[in-house]
Amino acid sequence: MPTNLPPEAMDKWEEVEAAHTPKEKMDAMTEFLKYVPHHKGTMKLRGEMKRKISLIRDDLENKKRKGTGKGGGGPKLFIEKGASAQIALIGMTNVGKSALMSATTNSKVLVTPRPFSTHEPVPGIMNYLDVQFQIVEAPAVMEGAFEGKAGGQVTLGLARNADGVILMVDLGCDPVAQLELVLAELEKSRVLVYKPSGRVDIDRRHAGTALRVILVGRLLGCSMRDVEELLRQYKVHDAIVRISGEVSLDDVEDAVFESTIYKPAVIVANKLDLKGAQANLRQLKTFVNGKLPIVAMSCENKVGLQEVGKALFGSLGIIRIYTKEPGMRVHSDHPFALKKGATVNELAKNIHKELLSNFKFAMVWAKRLPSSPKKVGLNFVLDDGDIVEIHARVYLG
Ligand SMILES: Nc1nc2c(ncn2[C@@H]2O[C@H](COP(=O)(O)OP(=O)(O)OP(=O)(O)O)[C@@H](O)[C@H]2O)c(=O)[nH]1
Ligand SMILES: [Mg+2]
Repeated sequence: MPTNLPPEAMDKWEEVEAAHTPKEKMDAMTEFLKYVPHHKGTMKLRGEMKRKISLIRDDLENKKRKGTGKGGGGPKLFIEKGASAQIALIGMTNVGKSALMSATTNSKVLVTPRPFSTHEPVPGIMNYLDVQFQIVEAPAVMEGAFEGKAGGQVTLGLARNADGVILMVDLGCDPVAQLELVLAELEKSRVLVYKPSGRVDIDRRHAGTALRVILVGRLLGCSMRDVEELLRQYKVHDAIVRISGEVSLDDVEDAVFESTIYKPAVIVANKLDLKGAQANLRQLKTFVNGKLPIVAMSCENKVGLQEVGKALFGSLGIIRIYTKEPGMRVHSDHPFALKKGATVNELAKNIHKELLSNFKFAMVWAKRLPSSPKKVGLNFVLDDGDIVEIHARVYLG
C-alpha cells in the first residue's frame, strides 16, 4: 500500500538523507515522523522509522554510559569498517564463532564451552587473496533476538550494516533448526539472505549528477514515470537507480527507506569432526537446496578454513583492482576491492575524492584485452586482477 506522504514529509526526508552523524540522523528522522500521517499505508514506514530511531538512541546511550574513549567501548552497533568488506558473523551460541575468529583472523577472542560468552561485537581481519575482510563476531542469536533478547538488536543491527553475513551452524546438532531460527530473526528485522525476485539499488551520487533509472526487468503495476515521480518526491534527485527482476512501486519506496535489504550470505557449517556431522550436513544441503553456498569445516581440526574466504569472495562479487602511479613500473600489492561491474569511475572515487573532477584518462592492463595497456575513460568496466593507472590534470598527493 502506498504511503502517500505530504510534501512537508518529503522535505523532511531530504534532511534525513543529508545527515552526517547518527545523532543528526536520529533527530531528522524524529522530525520526519511528525509529518507522516497515521493511516494503514504508513504503518510499515512508521514502524521502521521508530525501530531505527530507537536503535540509534540505544547505541548513543551505550556509548555515553561506557565512554567512547579507547578504554571505553561497550557494545557497538556500528563498528567502523576497517577493511574492504565487513562481514557479520552470526549464529546461535557455542557454534564456534569465536573459534573461527581465532583460527582465521587477528582478533583475540575467548573460545569456551560456556554459552553466551561473547556479548559484545568483536572485529578481526581475515586476509584472502590480497583482500581484507573485517569479520565481526556478533553476540549469539537466540529466539526473541528481534525483541531484544541477549543483545539481539545489536546482532541484527550488525547484520544490517555489514556488506555480507556468515551464518554459522554446529553440525553436532540439528543445523536446519539452527539456520531456521537465525533466518527467522533476520527476516523479522527485514534482512534477507535469499536473493529476492526483484531488486532496487539506489546509488546516491553528488549533486548535479541527475536521476537515472536503469530498468533490467519488469515493473509490476506501475510505469517508469511513476517510479521517477516517487523518487523525485523523496528528493532522490542525484542517483543511479538500478531496477532488476520484478519490482513494484512499494519495493521502490522500501529501497528509499532502506527497510528491506538483501545481504549476501555464506553458511559455515562447523564441527565436521563430530559424530553424526556428515549426516547433518546432508540434511542441511537438502534444506538449502543450492540457494546459498555452504562451507563445511572444523575449527578444531583446522579443516576448510581457507574455504571461508573463498566463499565470501565469491558471494560478495568482489573484484580486485591494482593501481599504479603514472610512470611507475610496478603496481601496488594492495588492491582496491570493488563490486563486479564497477567502472573506472568507481575506482577513481575510491582513490581520491578530487580525482573524478580532475580525471583525464586511464591506462588499463588486463589479460582479456587484445593488447595492453589500453587507454580508457570513466565508463570502462573493470574486472578482477586489472591494473589501472589514472592520469589526472593536476597531481593529487
Ligand atoms: N568438536 C569441535 N568443537 C568445536 C569446534 N569449534 C569450536 N568448538 C568448541 O565449541 C565450543 C564453543 O566455541 P566458541 O567458539 O566459544 O563458540 P561461540 O559461537 O563463539 O559461542 P558464544 O560466543 O559463547 O555464543 C568451545 O568449547 C569450542 O572448543 C570444532 O570444529 N569442533
Ligand atoms: Mg563467541
